Amino acid sequence: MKSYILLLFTICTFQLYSSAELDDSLTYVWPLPAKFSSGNNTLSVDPELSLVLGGKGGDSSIIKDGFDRYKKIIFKHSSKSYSVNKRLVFDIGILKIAVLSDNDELQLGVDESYLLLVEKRNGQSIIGEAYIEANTVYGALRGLETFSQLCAFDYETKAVQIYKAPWYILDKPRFAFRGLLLDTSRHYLPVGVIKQIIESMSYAKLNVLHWHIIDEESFPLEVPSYPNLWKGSYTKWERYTVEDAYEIVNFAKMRGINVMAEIDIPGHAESWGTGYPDLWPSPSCREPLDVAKNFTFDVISGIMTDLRKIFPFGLFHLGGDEVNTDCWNSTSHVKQWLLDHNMTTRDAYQYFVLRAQEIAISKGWTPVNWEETFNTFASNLNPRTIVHNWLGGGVCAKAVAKGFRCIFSNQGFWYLDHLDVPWYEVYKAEPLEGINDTSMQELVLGGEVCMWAERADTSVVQQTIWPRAAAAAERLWSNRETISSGNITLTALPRLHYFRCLLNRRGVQAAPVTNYYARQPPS
Ligand code: CP6
Repeated sequence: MKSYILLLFTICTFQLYSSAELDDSLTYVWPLPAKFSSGNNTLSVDPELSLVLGGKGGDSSIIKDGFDRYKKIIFKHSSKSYSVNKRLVFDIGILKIAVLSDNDELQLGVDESYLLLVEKRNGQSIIGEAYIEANTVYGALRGLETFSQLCAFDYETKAVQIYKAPWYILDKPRFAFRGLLLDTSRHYLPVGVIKQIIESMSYAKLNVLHWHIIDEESFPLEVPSYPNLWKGSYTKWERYTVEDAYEIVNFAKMRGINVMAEIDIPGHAESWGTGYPDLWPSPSCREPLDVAKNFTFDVISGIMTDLRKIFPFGLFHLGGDEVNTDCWNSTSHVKQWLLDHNMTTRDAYQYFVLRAQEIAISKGWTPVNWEETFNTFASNLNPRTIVHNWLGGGVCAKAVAKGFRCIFSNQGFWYLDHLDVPWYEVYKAEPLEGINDTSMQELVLGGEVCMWAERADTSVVQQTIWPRAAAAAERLWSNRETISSGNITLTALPRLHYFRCLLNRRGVQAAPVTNYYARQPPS
């Protein structure tokens, strides 16, 4: 185990730079905070760092657990013998956290802002302090993450140091929705792996896990109302119980991350019919789901009733992408139903999506749909629909012009399974491209990187997500002008290298930043 950790350190080097020193003019916090200033002092941090809580919301297990997690991260590499080195007094011995509100409901748009001060106490005081102030516990968690990134174990003094103090950081996200899609249908991901991914998301301040649970290949989730559905899993071991799902949602909440579940309908749903073959129009037409039967909508409604109890997040993803309705037309009872209802297959696709939206809305959810629904029948979509971009046609500009909200996931940049997209293409992708009106810009909720799993499973998932998901995370968190100006090879790349190494030190198997065919943006 020890040599393994040593190996991590040795392979994690700054390949592009001959010097091991950091560029002092850069700020090695990822994503870059909104406002900050630094100085030129080095402060030591006490391995016995203690937490002092204040404010109405200070007495929260979310903060206490968060502090304990970060303390382990910060002092991971300082063993007991290091902590009893010559130093008796450390510059920073206390972390004070004040949370102003005691409301810990986690929803889209929750206040994630925080203030972080790290300065050496003047005067006679023995113990110095760092201070985090936030409106919510989730802002405080973001502040803890930033604080942990300022800390570095220094091998000369064998102490955890904060360089370039004093620090004054006033930070908040640019976008409310900063997501990562996980696909657990093409390959099953064990619960522990999903948790590791959630934990790593919190390091990059991502805040929505889009759980694409089910697709045509497998149906791994337990649905108590229709207990045969998960017979569509690959094996009886590759499944998620209701308890597993609760556990994932709670684990994410403790890290300020919402879980947005997706039930992709009516396409991408073949696996539903393993347990209930009536959901297939016919044995030779297994998707889209049978639009002609009420049973189909009973099942959809039952799934949503069960999932509503598990997923408190206000957004629910209904898919609606890549629906090929050809075989509806060649299935006699569906064809008859279309005739009886005077519908084309396109009408029936719209009917299906709108009926599913009504069910979701009746459960108190805001529906999210992939962009084909907007592209095919925009004017009939429920106006509360959030349009989820993935194709290359700039649908967000069109959607917000019609008053819809939008999430950016352009497949040319933010599909992580496209291994040939280099970090800087991910980094430069701009959700507000071509949207100049401020009131329309506000309808773009943010964006999401997508980890489709046809060709990726547990063995490679973390190194496929990282470090490129971090490039998107900074795009979604940090000031647009600041991160778009200048030469990103000089301003962003060294910082992303540093963050990648930080992920490795924390046990996340992030790939080298420039392990792609193109190592540098073209000049
Ligand atoms: N699965 C589902 C997929 C994709 C989509 N939906 C997808 C399509 C094209 C590419 C990558 C992924 N695998 N359900 C599209 C939203 Cl290139």
